[in-house]
Amino acid sequence: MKFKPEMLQVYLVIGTANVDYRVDRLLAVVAAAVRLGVTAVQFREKDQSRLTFAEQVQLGRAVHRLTAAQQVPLFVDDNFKLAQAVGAEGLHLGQTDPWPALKQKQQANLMVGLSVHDFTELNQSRSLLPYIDYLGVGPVFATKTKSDAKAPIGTSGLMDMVQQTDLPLVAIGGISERNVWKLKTIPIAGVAVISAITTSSKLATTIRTLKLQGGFHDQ
Ligand code: 3NM
Repeated sequence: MKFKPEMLQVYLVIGTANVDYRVDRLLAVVAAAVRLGVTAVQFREKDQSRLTFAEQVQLGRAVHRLTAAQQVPLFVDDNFKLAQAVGAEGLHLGQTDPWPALKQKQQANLMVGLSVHDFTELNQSRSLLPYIDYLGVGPVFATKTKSDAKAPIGTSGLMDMVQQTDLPLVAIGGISERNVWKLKTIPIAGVAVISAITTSSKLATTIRTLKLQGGFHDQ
């Protein structure tokens, strides 16, 4: 699948740790979210995962069946082998994640995103940027979801980052229906959320609100 910035409009990030380790609930949230208009999904198991690699592959494939049915791209966090085993369209990397050899990446034909939190990380990543499709930037607001999240950069910090790169940028961290309006004038491609979607009791409204206000597509 070829990357398009529109894919970043409303980007659901989710792993079992975000749904009380309930696989059935994770699949239900993903199924509803892709049906109601999220434009990308990231499967993020991370270190808190209680699943073996084989179980992650099995669950990742089930997630991929749901996303593929709605032509929504699936990114896998961190793990190149898992992304390949799942048949995902993309890989999302953090600053310390192993960078797959360029040849591997090209053979796998994966879209690639990278998290950057500040200018230092952006500058450290300069040599990788030609191989990156989008940047994830945050946390914009305070978040309880990621225990090791850095200090929030706020809307002004996000604006500064946007001005430092030509890559499409997706904002993450503490973004909700209530505060997403604050991002409306910042030229980002979209918003990435965990709890705004996993805790929503009105998912259609939540996704619509995030989509309308979360990026330059609405201006
Ligand atoms: N990455 P919520 S903040 C997964 O700053 C993640 O890179 C972040 O969860 C970063 O939408 C974050 O519930 C957590 O705040 C986002």
